[in-house]
Amino acid sequence: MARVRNRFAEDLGKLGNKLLGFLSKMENQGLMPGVTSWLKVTILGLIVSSVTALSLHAQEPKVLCYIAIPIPEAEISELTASPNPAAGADTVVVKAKASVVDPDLDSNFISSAYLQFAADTISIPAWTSDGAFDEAEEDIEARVYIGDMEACTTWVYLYVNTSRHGWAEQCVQLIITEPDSTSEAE
Ligand SMILES: [Ca+2]
Repeated sequence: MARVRNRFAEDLGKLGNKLLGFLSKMENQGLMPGVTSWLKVTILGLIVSSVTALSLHAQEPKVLCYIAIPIPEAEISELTASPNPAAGADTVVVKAKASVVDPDLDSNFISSAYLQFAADTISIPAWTSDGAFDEAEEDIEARVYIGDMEACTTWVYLYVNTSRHGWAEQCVQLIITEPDSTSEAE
């Protein structure tokens, strides 16, 4: 029974981490700043106390690191989206450089990359310009279809993973505009 409780406490802790990530993402985008802060404090507080209560109940000496902030073992730089503003384009090309923090570490390389729009869970695949995720530094490229999106300002998140389970994320603001704003800009 103690094991089940511990397991549940662990899952709850993980949920708390995910929730924190999601709320922080919303907060970064300035979406409902007051509400997200309140939610963070309230819900996460509840989870912390539940995890603590469950762990105490389990009567097993166990330290739960509830907000484990992982050290990203990769870095993203030069993240761009083009054209931006989109000015009626139906596809935007996202580019970036991704590198592992410790290239001297054995078999440590950028192993995959994908994109997500803010508040969306659909993953858009990204590739390397040389066609293979196999080096400590990779030029990342992705084509994002936006032809079905309304004019708006949104954020595109790039996530990269390393062969040693490290990761990094970074976002770029994308302004989706109607075609006629091109002629104004030119
Ligand atoms: Ca490569």
